[in-house]
Amino acid sequence: MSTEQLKRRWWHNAVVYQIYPRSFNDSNGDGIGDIPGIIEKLDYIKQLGANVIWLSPVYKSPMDDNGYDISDYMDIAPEFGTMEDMDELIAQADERGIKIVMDLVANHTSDEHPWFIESKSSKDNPKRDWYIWKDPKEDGSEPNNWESFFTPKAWTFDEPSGQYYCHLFSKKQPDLNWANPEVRDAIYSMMHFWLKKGLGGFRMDVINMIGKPSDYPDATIFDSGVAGWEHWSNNLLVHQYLREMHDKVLSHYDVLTVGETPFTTTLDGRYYSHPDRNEVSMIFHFEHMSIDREEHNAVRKPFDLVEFKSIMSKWQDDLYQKGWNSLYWSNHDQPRAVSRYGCDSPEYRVISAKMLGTALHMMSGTPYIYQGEELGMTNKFFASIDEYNDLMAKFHYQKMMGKGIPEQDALDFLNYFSRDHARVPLQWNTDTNAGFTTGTPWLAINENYVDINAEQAISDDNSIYHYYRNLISLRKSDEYGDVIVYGNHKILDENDAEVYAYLRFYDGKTLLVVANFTAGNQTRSYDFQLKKVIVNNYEDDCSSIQDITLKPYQAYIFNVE
Ligand code: TEU
Ligand code: CA
Repeated sequence: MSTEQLKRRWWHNAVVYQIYPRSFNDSNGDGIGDIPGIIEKLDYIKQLGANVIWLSPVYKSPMDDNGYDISDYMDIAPEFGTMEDMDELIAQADERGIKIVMDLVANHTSDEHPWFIESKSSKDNPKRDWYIWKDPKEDGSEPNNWESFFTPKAWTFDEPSGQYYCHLFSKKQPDLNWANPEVRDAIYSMMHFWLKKGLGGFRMDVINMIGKPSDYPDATIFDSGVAGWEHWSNNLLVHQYLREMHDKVLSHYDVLTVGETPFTTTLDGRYYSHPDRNEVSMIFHFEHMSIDREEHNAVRKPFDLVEFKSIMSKWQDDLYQKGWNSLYWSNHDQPRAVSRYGCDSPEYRVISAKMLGTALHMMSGTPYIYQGEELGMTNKFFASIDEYNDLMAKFHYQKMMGKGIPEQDALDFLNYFSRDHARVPLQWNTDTNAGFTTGTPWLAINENYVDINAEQAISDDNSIYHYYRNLISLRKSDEYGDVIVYGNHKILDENDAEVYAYLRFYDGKTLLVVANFTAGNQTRSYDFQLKKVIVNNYEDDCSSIQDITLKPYQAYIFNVE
């Protein structure tokens, strides 16, 4: 085994911290986080050890989907700041050795983008073909039966022109027509505009959905996912567009690109991220995100560790030397990791959050930390549908009501899975509003900020924050960096439903990672010689890995031979 086949890239040992600007830090008391607020906290991120920030969208937007509906790609939303603020953020981050990765939302724009306003204005407008317009079927119904993530159908009728436009998300997020070379060129020049400012790269929103088959066929799969996905996700056209994008844009810069790609297998993952295909650096797959729910049907499923391990090791093994993994527990679309995969009771919150960090950060790939994950922030309880902000929560609620699901069950589902859990403002200290704002926060603060906040975490050597710092520094260390970043991977005891154990090995060095996913004691034996305990999320001692009893949510990293 060697890394000879894999050329080393700077983003291989990067650690990315994701910021959702609206919820990070408000500098001017209007209740909305902003770019100057991020600049104030750059040292916090630097001290954590992350060297890349992925910034969710800050572009001009009517905020139907909190910025994932862009009305001007080359301007900043006034609530977030100005272009000068953005330039300042890039410069200040750079001074601290941190690169900024922006969100490229190019599957769709806002319906208030001038391109769409023109496109909609008449059937013979030169921009008509920049979006996807189709005639109704003979009976006047939608051009096909595709569904949308945020509305029942993927099509909205435009009375004046008598045609429908396609939107895989809200009706205020019309899909761009990537088959039109003018569209692609407009996106590419916008990318150059940003990359020339010294960006570290792009996170590409639902990039695997940009290639739509030219005949727009009906969906045939209705039992999983948003109907139509077999046509618009991972269509071969997306690979062609990405290679063109690489050729015309990305090849001119040394950047990190990560494609967000729901409905994606490891084979797709290799197509996207194999270095010789020149598409993207890595992708976010969703397989472990659907392990405990059928999102589309709003049904919760029990978390199964055996299944989880098989998903994660499949990605580790299948992409080894043939692509690159991104590693994540959470993001702005997902519930809080500790509430979902760990245990957020006062007794186990800290220990289980550390266990989750250990299990993920010792894998091969580039780890992503979602703001507040390093503090073990938890889901917030929402008592009624009116307390939610997210359009997806409202859509799912309507859908569940339509199916006759009892209201309490619908609210329970959202209390597990709503995207708003991640969007609750960051908890900085014990001041009013957790130090996030001096005004009224746009989304209510979680009352547990009095115990869970950054100030507390920084002052407590035993905090999750310092534990994450240590995990990050191991990945960057001379001693263990290579084995963590480039080492081979092997799952142990794949049918063990309580403990997750795997090996990483490289150049004669072997790490054994052991994580107890339960609140009970677990005794296991590992057939290796213990050389050193590198990390233990408890303070006890461990002298042998034969008949070792793991305490609730205990996690170890061992150096073994
Ligand atoms: O998310 C795409 C996506 O697939 C989500 O709708 C996902 O299914 C859900 O959020 C939770 O699993 C991206 C962005 O990350 C999201 O914030 C946007 O709303 C969406 O695209 C549209 O741009
Ligand atoms: Ca503000």
